Amino acid sequence: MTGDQVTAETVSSLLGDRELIVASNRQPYSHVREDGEITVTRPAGGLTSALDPVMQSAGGTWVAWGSGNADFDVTDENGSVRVPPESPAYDLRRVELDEERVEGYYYGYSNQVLWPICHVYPSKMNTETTFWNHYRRANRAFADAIADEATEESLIWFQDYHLGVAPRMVREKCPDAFCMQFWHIPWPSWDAFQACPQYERLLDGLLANDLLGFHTERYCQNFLDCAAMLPGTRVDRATRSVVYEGRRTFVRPFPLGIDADGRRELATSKDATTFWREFRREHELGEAVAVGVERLDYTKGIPERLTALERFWDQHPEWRGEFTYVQKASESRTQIDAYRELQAEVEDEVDRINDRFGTDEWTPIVYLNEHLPKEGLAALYREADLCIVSARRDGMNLVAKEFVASQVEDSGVLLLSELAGADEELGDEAVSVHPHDTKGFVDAIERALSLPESDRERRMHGLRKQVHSNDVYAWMNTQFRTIEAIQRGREVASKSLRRQ
Ligand code: GDG
Repeated sequence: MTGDQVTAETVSSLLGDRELIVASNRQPYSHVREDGEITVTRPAGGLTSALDPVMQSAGGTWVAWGSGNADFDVTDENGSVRVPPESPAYDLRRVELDEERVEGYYYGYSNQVLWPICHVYPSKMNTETTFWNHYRRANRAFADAIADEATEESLIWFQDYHLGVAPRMVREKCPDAFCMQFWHIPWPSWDAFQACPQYERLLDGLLANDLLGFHTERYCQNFLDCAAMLPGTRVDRATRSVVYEGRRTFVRPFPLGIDADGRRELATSKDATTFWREFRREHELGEAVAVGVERLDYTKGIPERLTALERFWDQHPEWRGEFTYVQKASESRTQIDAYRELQAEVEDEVDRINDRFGTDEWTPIVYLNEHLPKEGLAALYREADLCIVSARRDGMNLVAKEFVASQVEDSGVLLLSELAGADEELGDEAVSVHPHDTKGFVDAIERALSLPESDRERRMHGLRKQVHSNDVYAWMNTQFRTIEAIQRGREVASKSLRRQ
C-alpha cells in the first residue's frame, strides 16, 4: 500500500460527515492566458502538490488567492472552478485581490514583517503602516469566502503565515467548525516576536484555531511562551494547550515530510539520467560535486556558504580542480529591496570566486538560476556527493529531505545547519554546520568529503529510514488523528458534563 492510499483512506474515514476546506495563499491550479489561449499551470510547491491528492479523494473546497491572469475567466459567480481540469474532484474557490492589496498583504506584511520577525531578523522588518491594513483586509476576503463555504460541520485547515488573523474572522461566523492551522516557518521566542507591533492581534487570530501545528517542538514551546504573554490566556503546559476566550487551542509539532517514494522514483527515472549526462557534458565539474538548492532568500545563508567554500579552496588547494559546488538559486520576492540586493551580492560573489580559482578545465561554482524540471533536480541530488543546507534559519527545509530520498546510488553526505528545523529529525546522521562559524564550516566540508564509505552508508541508511517513515502522508495522518483525538476528548467531556 502506498502512502497515498493510506492517506486517502484515513482522511475519508476521519472526516466522517465533515467537509474539508483548505485555505492557503497559493493555489494548486492557475489559469493563464497566453497568445489568446487559456492554459492551466500547476504552481510547483511541496505543499500544494501534497494536499492536492488529499482534496481529490476527500472532495471539499480549496480557498486560495487567484493569481493567474485568466483565473476569473473560468470561475462561476462565487469565484469557484472544479479541479483538476482533467477529472474534476473538488472546488477551487479563488479570492480576488487587487495589485495594491497583494503588494501590502503579500510582499508587505507577510514577507516584510512576519517573515523577518519569525526568522529573527528584526532589522529587515519594514514598518510601513499600511501593510497591516492590507493584511487584515486580505485575511477578511479569505475569511468571507471560507465562511460562505463552511457549515458548522466543516473542518477548516489554514496554511501558513499569510492567514494569521483569518481564523478569528471565520470563528465569528462559524463558532462550531473545527479550525486548524499549520505554520510553515519558525515561531520565534517571545523576545523576538514582541518586536512585531501587532503581536496581540496575531495571537488572538491564531488562538481561534482548535489545533495549531508547527514543524518542531521548539517552535511549539516558543508559541506557548508568547501565548502566555497575551492578556486573558491560560497556558496549560501539561497538555500543550492554551485556553482563551472560552476555547482551548492545542499546540503540536507535526514535522512536514516529503513524498519520499515519489522522489526516489524521480531519481531513478530515465529523464534524470539524461539530464545528468548533459549536465556533465556542459559544465567543467570536478570529480566530487556538492549541491545547494534554494530560493534567493537571506534566511538561507548563501553568502555565508560562499565564504566558507572560498576559504575551503583557499586552505585546501588539493581540492581545486577536484570539487565543484552547484548552486541552484531561484529568484524570489524581487519586489523587495533586500531580495534584489541579495541576488546581486550572490551573483557577484560567485563570479569573483570563479575568477579567482577557476580554470579552463574546472568551474568551482556552477550557478543555475533557471527553474529545473523535477527530474533535473532529482539528478543533481542523486549525483551529488554532498548536499549543503546551511540556512541561517529555516522552518523545516525540504531540500535536505529531498536529497536523502534521491540518494539511490553511492551514499552522499548531508551537511545540515543546526538552525534549520530539519536538524531536529536529521541532525544525528548529518554533518552539522553552523552558518556563522566559517572555520567549523570549512572543516565540515573537508570532513564530509573525506568520510569513509562505511560511515557515509551508515549515515545515509539512518537518514533514509527517517525520511521515508516520516513522509508527507505520515504528516497528514498524524494531524488528522490528532483532530480525531481532540474531538473524542471533547465528546467525553461534554457527556460527563451532561451527566453532572
Ligand atoms: C517554506 C519554509 C519549509 C527549488 N528550486 C527548484 C525546485 N525547488 C523546490 C525544492 C523544494 C522547495 O522548492 C523549497 O522548499 P524549502 O522547504 O527548502 O523552502 P521554502 O521555499 O523556504 O519553504 C521551509 C517549507 O516552507 C515547507 O513547510 O520547509 O522552512 O521556509 O521542494 O525542491 N523545484 C523544482 N525546480 C527548481 O528549480 N522543480
